[in-house]
Amino acid sequence: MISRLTCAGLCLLGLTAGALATGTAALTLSSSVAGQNVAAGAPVDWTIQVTVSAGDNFGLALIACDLAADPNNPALFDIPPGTTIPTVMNGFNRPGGITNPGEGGALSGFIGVQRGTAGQKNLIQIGGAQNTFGQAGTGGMATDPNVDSAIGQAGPQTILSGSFLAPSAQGTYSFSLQNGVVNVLTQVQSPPQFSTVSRATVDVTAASFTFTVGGTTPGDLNCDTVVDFDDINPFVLALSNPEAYALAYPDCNILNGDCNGDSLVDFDDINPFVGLLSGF
Ligand SMILES: [Ca+2]
Ligand SMILES: [Ca+2]
Ligand SMILES: [Ca+2]
Repeated sequence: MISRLTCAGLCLLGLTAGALATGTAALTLSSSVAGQNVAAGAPVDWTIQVTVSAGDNFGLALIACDLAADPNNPALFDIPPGTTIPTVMNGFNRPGGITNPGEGGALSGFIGVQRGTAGQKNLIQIGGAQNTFGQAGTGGMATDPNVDSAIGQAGPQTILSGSFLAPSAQGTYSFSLQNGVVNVLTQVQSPPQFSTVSRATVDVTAASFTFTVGGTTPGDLNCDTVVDFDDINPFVLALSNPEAYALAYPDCNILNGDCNGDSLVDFDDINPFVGLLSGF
């Protein structure tokens, strides 16, 4: 599914090379709504980070990965490209670094390019590479030949973040990083000397998150994801005046008031609600 076009920059740098690996790079994909219930249409943020091993290399030279939706998600959609790149990654992005061409008006493919079936496109080849060749490139790419060392070795380094809107179809959604490729610096030299790189072993075991649309958290009547005394007043309101509750908490599911699991919110839920509260 990777087109020849999108290989223009990254394939040059050994995306598919099979050299002996040096060091490890752990990729993570996180979201502030991971594991939570969200309303249809609510923003779902995501952040990609990398942690590079220290002692056996000199830091990140290239990173590329795909952000993919689980094909079994309740609804599929074209994942919009990322929006925020930390300035420390400038050496990996155009014009200083090397990336795929931008699409849809974007100046750089660092934010990912959409590939796949229309209406369910994933975001592929997020990221880019530093110019390690010792010479400045021209044409708006690889213009920075000065290599930055130690990137990713002081702790998780954010690569890119973005967001999309939660679909309206109910159920649990899962997103993960795939096809992670990382090169690390094995030697850092000043131009015009080139710096050497090696492919790292990539760990993607923590590179996924889920969220649920239309799910319920029994007892969480104010939808702040915890069940505590702040839920007492909205619980009483849900019980006594459902219409007023819907107005006061438009993004909440009133079925969070169903604490005995019979799909009704009524007086039978009072004792189970008190039971949930007394857990605190
Ligand atoms: Ca630089
Ligand atoms: Ca609550
Ligand atoms: Ca009930």
